[in-house]
Amino acid sequence: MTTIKIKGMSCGHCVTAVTKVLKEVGAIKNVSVDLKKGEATFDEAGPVDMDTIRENIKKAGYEVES
Ligand SMILES: [Cu+2]
Repeated sequence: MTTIKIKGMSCGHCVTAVTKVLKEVGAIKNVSVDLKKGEATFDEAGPVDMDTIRENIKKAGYEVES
């Protein structure tokens, strides 16, 4: 399981948006976004490109903290 920190989420809509972004990146399963912690966890079903995740989350209006 992989956990990433995401900055900028403030409500359920943000959780939905971030979840959608992660699900659209290939090879990601079991996405779970925790609003209070500002974290997203997921399982990698294959090679996952973290740069793509970072970019797509940024496009959605949030930021991945490294
Ligand atoms: Cu929101």
